[in-house]
Amino acid sequence: MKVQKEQISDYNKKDLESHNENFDFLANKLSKQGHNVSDIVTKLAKFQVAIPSWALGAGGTRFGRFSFYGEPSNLEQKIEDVGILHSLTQTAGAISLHIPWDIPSDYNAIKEKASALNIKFDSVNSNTFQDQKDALETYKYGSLSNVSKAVREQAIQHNLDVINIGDKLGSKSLTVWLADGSCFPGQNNFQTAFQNTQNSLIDIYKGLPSDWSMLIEYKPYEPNFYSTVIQDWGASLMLANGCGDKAYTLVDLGHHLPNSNIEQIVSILQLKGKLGGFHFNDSKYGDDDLTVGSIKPYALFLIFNELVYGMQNNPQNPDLAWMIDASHNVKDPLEDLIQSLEAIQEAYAKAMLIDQSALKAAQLDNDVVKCQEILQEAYRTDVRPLLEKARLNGGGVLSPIDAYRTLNIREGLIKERGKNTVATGL
Ligand SMILES: [Mn+2]
Repeated sequence: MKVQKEQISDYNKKDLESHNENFDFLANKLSKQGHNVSDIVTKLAKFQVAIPSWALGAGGTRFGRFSFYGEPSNLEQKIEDVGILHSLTQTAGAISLHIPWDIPSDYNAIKEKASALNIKFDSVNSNTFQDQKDALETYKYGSLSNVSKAVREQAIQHNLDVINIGDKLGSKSLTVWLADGSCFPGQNNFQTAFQNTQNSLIDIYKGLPSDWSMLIEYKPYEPNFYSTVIQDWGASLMLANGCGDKAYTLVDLGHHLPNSNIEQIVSILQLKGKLGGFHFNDSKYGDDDLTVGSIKPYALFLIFNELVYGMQNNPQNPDLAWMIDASHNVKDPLEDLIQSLEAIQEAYAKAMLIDQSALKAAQLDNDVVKCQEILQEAYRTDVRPLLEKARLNGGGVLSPIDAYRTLNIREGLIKERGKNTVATGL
């Protein structure tokens, strides 16, 4: 299924006039404050977020899973779904694959399909948190950190295979997230587990093509509940430094203990040139995988403040790999992703409105009240007309959720694929 250009331009007609009024009003106001509005709109249009292949079907919990019907059942259909998101929002121009769930059977056909929909292949993800059919060794007690050399070698080889698959598609980075850890005190020797992981990562790092990077993700708990080998940004940074210049830390918003100051982590990693990627989601309690911006939109804005600052002041970092990493239990996955994409763009736009020179001056004066006022002035601005303009310029729709429903996209997918399809990998 593909959204046609005529469908989009027909849909936009009804709201075009009010969009123009709202945009002109806001652009006028922002210009008077000294902002370069067209530059902001251009930056919004350029900001592309990868959709992970596993977020396109209904997720689930250990208690159950409820389908939304018409889910993509193979890689071609997953790319089609991202194509739908991208044609509406103009923000989802990349897909992040998970191996072995998404191994292409015909590389050229997959590349052609993605390129026709303007979709790039972002970072590839390896999977050593579950055993594959016919695997010789088990990851039950860890993968890259395992006490068994044979298990570690199997996990290293899998990561090298993933690099090879990603390379054929045009990906430029490998994301490693480990479930390794322990459930009970005494189960693991922390130092041995860490050292094994470092050595395994170095072996994988040696297999990176010269223009690739390796992104090391961290997580404090789950599925192991006493210790995780790469539990925080410090552990990730040590491992990245132990590998070399092409290894970076990846920050996933959901992978922190409650009330962690994520914006500060982001800031310092950028200062050190070691922030390589970012996974968006939101949470109330832990790794909840909720829609971006649905619980703590101000925290997201503060994170974007640091990201914008870093993008301007820390050229030592690579172009970041942006990805949504969420799971959908009660919402249509595509609607949820649209909401996430909008929340990301909104936070980014607001962060670009922060008057950085006034903020610096207020900081030098130790004017705490003024500092807060400057941040909140930007945060309180309704930037949605800027997002609309960026989408419109790229050929997208003014109101993505409304368009998705008006164009009966889920109904179309169910008609095309049937009710009982299940997205692979979940
Ligand atoms: Mn993640």
